[in-house]
Amino acid sequence: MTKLMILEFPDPRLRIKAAPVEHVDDKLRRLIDDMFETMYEAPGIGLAATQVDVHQRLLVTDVSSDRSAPHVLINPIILEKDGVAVTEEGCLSVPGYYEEVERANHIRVSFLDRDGESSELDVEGLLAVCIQHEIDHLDGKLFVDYLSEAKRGRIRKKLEKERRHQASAAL
Ligand code: GNR
Ligand code: NI
Repeated sequence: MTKLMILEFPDPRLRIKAAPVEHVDDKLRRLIDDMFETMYEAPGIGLAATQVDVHQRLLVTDVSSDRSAPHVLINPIILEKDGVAVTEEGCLSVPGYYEEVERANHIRVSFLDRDGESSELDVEGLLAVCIQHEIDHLDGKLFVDYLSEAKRGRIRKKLEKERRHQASAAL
């Protein structure tokens, strides 16, 4: 298994719209295993393929505290949304920043599982919020896009400055 590099805002590759997965094969299953390892290691409760520079419609999530509820969603489609949930969101691609975002509290989603079989989930609360956050990644969207332009700009500047310091410290 391999821990993958996670792209960070404002990397333009986070804006690429992912294409549907065509074949659910062993190569894809290896990517899924690496994405779980990367997510658990981070640690995070979700990871979209876009964040590891793979532009295919695939996400993993586990919102449990003991890694007991892994889900893989390939080519996810939200069928129904209802209710409102306001959650303090974070993102492995926007490290260190947490802001409230409003999303649906309950969703029904269809997808292919790791065997390529069609499946559906009916979920609410944090898992529903996380799946919406990950599907946004697949569409090139980040949680900071829901904030004001001023707030997003401040976050971008601070992350760029931090990265410049990291780059010079590494020399
Ligand atoms: O680890 C994560 N926590 C989180 C908290 C609230 C709402 C969404 C998330 S997803 C995030 C991991 C991540 O960046 N996934 O794309
Ligand atoms: Ni994220």
